[in-house]
Amino acid sequence: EAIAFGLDAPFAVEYHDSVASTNDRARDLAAAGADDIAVVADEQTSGRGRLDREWCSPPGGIWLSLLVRPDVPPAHAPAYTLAMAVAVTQACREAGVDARIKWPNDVLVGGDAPDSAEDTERGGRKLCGILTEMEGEADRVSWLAIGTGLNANIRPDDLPPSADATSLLAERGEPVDRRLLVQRVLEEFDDLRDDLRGAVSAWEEHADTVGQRVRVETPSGVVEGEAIGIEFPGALLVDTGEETTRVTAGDCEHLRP
Ligand code: BT5
Repeated sequence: EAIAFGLDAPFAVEYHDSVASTNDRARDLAAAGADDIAVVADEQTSGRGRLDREWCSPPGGIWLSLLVRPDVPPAHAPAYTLAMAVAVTQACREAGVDARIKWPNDVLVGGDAPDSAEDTERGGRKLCGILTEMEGEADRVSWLAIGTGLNANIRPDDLPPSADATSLLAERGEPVDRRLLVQRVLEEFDDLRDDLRGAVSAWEEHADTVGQRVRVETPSGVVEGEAIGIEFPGALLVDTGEETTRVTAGDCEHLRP
């Protein structure tokens, strides 16, 4: 059952000990007409990633879906995902963890030391992933649910073993105050959402991807080259050597020289 989270945050917060998926709960709240509400759970029993992948959501995480109804066209939705990535990254840095963003939706730690045994193919250890879902007409979003999975107080043994994952607990060696973290994420997001172009610029400052050689698996094939920038509302510009390709969706890997 949902209880109030008792936060002084810019959004109402509905807290659950356990829920199937906070994104599903946000969808139900949207159908009931709600707006500007965050659903937070300690545990999810069927957390989802993109493309119906499983999202491992044991107790101790911050599994959060933020329901908003911005007056924007659906094409602008990616900017909200980027804004959330910036908000999470800033809150994690305040908690003492050097988090950076990988296009489009991953918040990672590490990846800058090519010889480190801890390092991974992906270019870092994944701390957070974001899945934004929405409903709307051609010209206007009806609602957006920005689903954010942040491995907060998850013990290393409880992280998905094959997924190059990490948690704030693993990185800091001590737990974080999850209430404070949720509050800071919501405050940062609230600041960013009114200036989406500014949010996309802030994304570029916090991102690792721009300037790297990347390999992106897109729905229409693989794009490889140098990531040279981000374009509102969220396309990655990749210089393939022959042309500049705008990539709007896909899985990105940072390539080492
Ligand atoms: C994502 O998908 O990164 C989006 C994850 C969104 C989760 C949130 S939690 C709140 C809300 N409610 C939901 O049901 N979902 C959202 P993607 O880029 O497709 O990455 C998924 C992949 O990450 C999986 O295939 C695993 O390899 C890996 N993975 C799964 N669980 C993980 C975890 N807890 N930490 C790090 N990596 C994980």
